[in-house]
Amino acid sequence: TYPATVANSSVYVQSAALLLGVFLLSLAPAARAADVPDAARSYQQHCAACHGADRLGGTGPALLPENLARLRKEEAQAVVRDGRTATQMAAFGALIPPDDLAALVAWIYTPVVPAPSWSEADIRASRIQHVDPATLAAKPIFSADPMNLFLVVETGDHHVSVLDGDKLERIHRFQSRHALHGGPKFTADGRYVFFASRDGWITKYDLWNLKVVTEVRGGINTRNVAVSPDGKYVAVANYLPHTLVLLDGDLNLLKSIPVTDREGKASSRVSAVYEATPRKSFVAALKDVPEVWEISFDPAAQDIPAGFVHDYKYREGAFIPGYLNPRRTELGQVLDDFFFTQDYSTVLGASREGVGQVVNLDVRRKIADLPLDGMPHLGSGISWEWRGRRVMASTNLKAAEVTVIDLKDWSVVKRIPTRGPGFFLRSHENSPYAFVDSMMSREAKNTLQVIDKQTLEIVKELKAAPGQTLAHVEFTRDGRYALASLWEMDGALIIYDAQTLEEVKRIPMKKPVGKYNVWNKITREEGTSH
Ligand code: DHE
Repeated sequence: TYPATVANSSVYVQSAALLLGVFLLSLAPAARAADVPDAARSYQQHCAACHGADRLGGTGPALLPENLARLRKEEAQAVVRDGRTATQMAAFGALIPPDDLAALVAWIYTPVVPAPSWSEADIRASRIQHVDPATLAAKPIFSADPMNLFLVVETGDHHVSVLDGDKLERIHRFQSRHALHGGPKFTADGRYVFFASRDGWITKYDLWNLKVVTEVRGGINTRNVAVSPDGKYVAVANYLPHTLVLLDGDLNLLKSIPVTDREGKASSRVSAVYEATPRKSFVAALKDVPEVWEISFDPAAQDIPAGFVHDYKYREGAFIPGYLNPRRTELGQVLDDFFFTQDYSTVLGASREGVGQVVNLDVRRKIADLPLDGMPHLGSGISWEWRGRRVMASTNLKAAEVTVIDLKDWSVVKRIPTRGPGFFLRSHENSPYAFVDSMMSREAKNTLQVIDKQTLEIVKELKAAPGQTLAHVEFTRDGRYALASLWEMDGALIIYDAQTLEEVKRIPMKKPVGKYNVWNKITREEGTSH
């Protein structure tokens, strides 16, 4: 409407606009004061819904100079104009004229005043105790098998459904925080589950009582949460601030660790944190610093010789307590997303640019390169036995393939061509099949492909209507049924017989995203994400 408005105005207004244009050009390329109100208005109109009115983040990342440090302004302009692969970032090129778009991008690189922070005091003050734990029943209040429950995250209206995995029926539905992301994490007894929302809220939910117990805001922009099997330790990975937050099982703050390189010079976002049960530790991938961190939650963990670990904060003393302090594995390249081998000794990781590395957590160094292309999504990798050896497979967010890797020599066994780049891969040890989506492809996002895990061939395609999205599978505890998301506002959970691959049932849902089976998660089933 902008050009039309100018065309319909009086000659006087046109001349004034021309003069103003000349004046503004004379100010370029410095930040043009006259643009600031427009940029701020444009931000509120186009960006605030996802990135937060205060730019502190929401479903989208926080748009602050600290967050954007590694992104050149030209690239940021391209992202706003064209959207971003593998995210919900839409293209705004058709809505915002080029000059306004440049001003908007320049504006998001200016600091928010006063600077946003999320201190230990903020974390403590945000904690909400929803129910008195003493009032909660010590056994499930329902008859369904508590070990075969499913949680389904419905982002359409920010709810979570709880399903009976035997009857494949919903037993409960509750409101969640806005934009949950990443898998919820269960305690080993299956009673408690912890959710993380993109804007930092951690929710502790009692599955036996079907109640939210406690919540705390661990950060401004958060990636995911991890929990120790006994439920005593919780770790939160943050993009903003650059912290890794450790909480106790009641979501009281233990410590907020500033995430920096060993010299304390460069700080980093935390891409994700995972729990490594056999190691009694959390392992974190850092986005901006080429290090992997391991934090023991074992109170008996050996102290670390300070010189060996190079932790700047604790150099004064001879030893750093091993418990709840990071051990660093320093690398040549950033490792942004990774897959654990079944014994948790090794991670297979990749940077967003696709540089693949194998890192051994015991010797704490890179032990091999991974021959990967595109943007492998190793976090959603699965593994199985193939011709007497163990392989892992991963989707790729940029390339239309599933890459199968030999876990002994790290060689690529096969690249299985798919309909399009995909997000999630799932199987079960009782199933001969793995399911992969092509979510990143406009044409094929309605197609799930079924891979025979022995022939490594696609054996079937399951399709939703054109234009719809069909993705993210999870199996029942016994591997008999595979549940997929028809990822639409008026969507559904589609349940397939995992042997015949025929549809057996649909449960209506509001944009169902991820689904998680209690048993498969707590036993670290080989066919599901950890
Ligand atoms: Fe995710 C898990 C990173 C975008 C849905 N996603 C994860 C995990 C990471 C990750 C590191 C593992 C954490 C865990 O489970 O504890 N995701 C990223 C990104 O970097 C990326 C590409 C960009 C971003 O916006 O952050 C991204 N993810 C998305 C989406 O756009 C998805 C499809 C929709 C959404 O709701 O945000 C999405 N991510 C998911 C889901 C899982 C997940 C459903 C859990 C998968 C599982 O089965 O465990």
